[in-house]
Amino acid sequence: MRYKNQNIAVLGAGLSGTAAALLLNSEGAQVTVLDSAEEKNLLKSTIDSLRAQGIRVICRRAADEDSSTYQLAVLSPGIDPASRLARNFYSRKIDVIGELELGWRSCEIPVIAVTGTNGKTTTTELLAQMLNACGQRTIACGNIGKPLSEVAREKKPFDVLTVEVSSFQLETIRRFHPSISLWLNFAPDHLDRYRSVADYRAAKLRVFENQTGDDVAVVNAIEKVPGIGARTITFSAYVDQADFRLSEGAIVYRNDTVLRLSDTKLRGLHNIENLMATLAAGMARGLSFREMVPPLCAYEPRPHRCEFVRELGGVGYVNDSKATNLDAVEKALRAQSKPVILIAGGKDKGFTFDPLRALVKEKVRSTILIGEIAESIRSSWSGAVNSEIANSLADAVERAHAVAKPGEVVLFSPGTSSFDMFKSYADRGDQFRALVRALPK
Ligand code: UMA
Repeated sequence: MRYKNQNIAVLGAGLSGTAAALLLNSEGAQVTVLDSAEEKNLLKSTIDSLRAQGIRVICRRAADEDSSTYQLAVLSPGIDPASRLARNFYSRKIDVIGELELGWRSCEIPVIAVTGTNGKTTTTELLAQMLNACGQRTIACGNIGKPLSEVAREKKPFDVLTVEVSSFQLETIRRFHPSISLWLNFAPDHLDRYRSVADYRAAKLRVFENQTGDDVAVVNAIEKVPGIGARTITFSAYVDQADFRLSEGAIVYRNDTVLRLSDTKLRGLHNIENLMATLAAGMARGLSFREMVPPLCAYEPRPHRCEFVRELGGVGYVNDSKATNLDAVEKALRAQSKPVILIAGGKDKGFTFDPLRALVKEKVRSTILIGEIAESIRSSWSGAVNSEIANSLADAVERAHAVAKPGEVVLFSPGTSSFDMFKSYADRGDQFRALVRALPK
């Protein structure tokens, strides 16, 4: 009961904040949850259940200006440390840690941390599914949707935890110490939160910060990752100077063929790297390739990641709503062998779509743009491709249906987050799928 009778503030009443509050409450702390939103905009059932357990909940301005004395504050990942709510704590020199750090401190189970700009969720799931199939009890948690604090409170008998970690979560760690960390790849993202790409990268690199020579770091060989204390295993689908590499349609470890790509249900070089990283992590957990390969081959890709929805009039419709940055759109476009009608756009995250201009010119016949960043994308790609702006996703799907010709593919790969129009990328992808399924034959 390390937090017994301590007065602790939890910032944010979303998934992370609620999990942190319940964990601290179970450890005997006096917990107050502060959230800048209006109470009516928060999930009523969550707030009612927190209050029913004796946890105070304060919203809106009163939250931003709360001047009570706290021994510790726990920050939700979506709350920028520079926000008004967080600054009120930093400026009063109250100790602030993130929810990931809190969960970690309460867990006695080794952690595998998976980070990277893209592929985190797929790799976390692949790894968790594979470990469980090989008899190592684990759960996929963290940024994937189940906060580490929730897992810590539940105290289930896992052998290892498979934790997807985001830069937002890593930004506020102190002692968080994965025994195995995976660095899948890196590309610019989240420039609405960070001042520069270097700041974003620095936040992510903290995944290695507390690792020692007893730990393992699984690192993409084309990344220059500085100062890793852990033993390193490298992988790459693009270069040969790596422990895991691609050769003649198979994943090879040093000189041994491990996995034929035609035996898996995953497609694209990015997914091959996700498989390599998973194999490397399994190896670090003492598993043999013979044990690992069958569950990896059985893995079914998740929705919203280049998910094939239907074919209509010779046109294929693909839902890639999970593409929330340019790197993901690039991967989706490179995976297409037919001319593309691209639906893109969403929230303005502080970067332009200029870097995709040449690839769009090569692969895309027409674009249909949505969301607050639509005009900016149109000007980035002006002269390279014909673009039109739709006033809703339904309008975009109708326009794509009208212009697509047999033998083409309509690819919904937004390239940015969904929050200007939808609850989440999953909500956005579900709506796209429903709209496509409703198109008349
Ligand atoms: N809030 C404030 N003040 C602010 C900003 C937000 O009070 O200045 C409040 C909001 O009103 C809201 C709460 O904070 O009530 C939301 O907190 P949050 O944004 O941290 O969201 P959670 O529900 O706790 O979800 C978080 C992750 N969200 C983000 O990092 C933005 C989820 O990742 C994660 O699944 C969950 O914790 C469990 O660990 C989502 C995500 O988009 C999927 N992650 C980003 C990504 O993958 O790119 C990093």
